Amino acid sequence: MLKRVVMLLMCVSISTFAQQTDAEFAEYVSNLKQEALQKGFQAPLVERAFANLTYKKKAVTADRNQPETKLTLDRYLATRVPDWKVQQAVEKAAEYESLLSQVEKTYGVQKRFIVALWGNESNFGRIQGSFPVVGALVTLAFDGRREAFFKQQLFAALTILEQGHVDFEQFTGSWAGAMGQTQFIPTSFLNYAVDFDQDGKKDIWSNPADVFASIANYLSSEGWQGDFTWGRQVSMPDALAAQNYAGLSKELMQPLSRWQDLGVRRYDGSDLPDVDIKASLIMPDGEKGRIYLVYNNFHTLMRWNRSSYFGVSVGYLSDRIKRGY
Ligand SMILES: [Ca+2]
Repeated sequence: MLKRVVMLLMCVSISTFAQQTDAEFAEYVSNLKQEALQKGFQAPLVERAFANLTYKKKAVTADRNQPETKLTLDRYLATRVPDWKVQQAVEKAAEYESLLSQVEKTYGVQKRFIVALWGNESNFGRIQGSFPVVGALVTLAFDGRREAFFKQQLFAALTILEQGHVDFEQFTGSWAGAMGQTQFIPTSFLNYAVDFDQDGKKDIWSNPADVFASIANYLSSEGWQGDFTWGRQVSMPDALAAQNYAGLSKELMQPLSRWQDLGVRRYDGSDLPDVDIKASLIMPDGEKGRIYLVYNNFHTLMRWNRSSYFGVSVGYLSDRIKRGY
């Protein structure tokens, strides 16, 4: 009996909570609409963008349950860059060779890095996410943990709709509002997306020319150096001591000759390249894990995504594209 009463009370409180959330969400949406109008968005656009908006519980669940990075880098690379992905990357690079060359020439970003980012972000366009962008962003703003950030993304999303780059129905992305084949969040779209085929739309959802150019434009705007690579795996005799030199801060960057003096070698044991360039030593898993020397371009990859695992995985895939397997 007691059990039944408790169950009943729980049901009542859950449904009351749901109703409360619905009411609060509706009020929140209505306030956001007002704010959008005050910002100068036209009423028909605001009505359409916010039409049939529902609380996307899944987006909140996903936001709260982001896996902590307890994977090792070895495991991460194996998961993120499996052999089938390498093979596809090589095939895609060949398929789009002429377009990629054009983009490379325009932005000074090597093709293999464009293809590697494309593969890493969306499996070459196949996995783009199916959350309605506006619905996901409004939900996450309402959820409140990063309200200012998601509101900023929401208004950027409205600007994208206003500029007519994408149909309302096609305006989808990840639970966090990362959109299209490049997985740009709306502010990145406004800063870096490109209409490379000049049809009037920056279409990162379905147009390869716009997708490749947008990736390249992002990297180039963030300081990419097309004459250099990203870095390489190295060895160092005293890995424990190496930790004193490891890190991405500017002060820890050293010329390759200095790293050579410190005993750093290519992973196969041979000397470092005799090039006048500064590099950072990174040890994403500490002294027992892989060690890399990385150049400025790696810092650019870290602007795309702040995870060093991510940066290494893009570099690793790009190397395998270059190698052809
Ligand atoms: Ca276009």
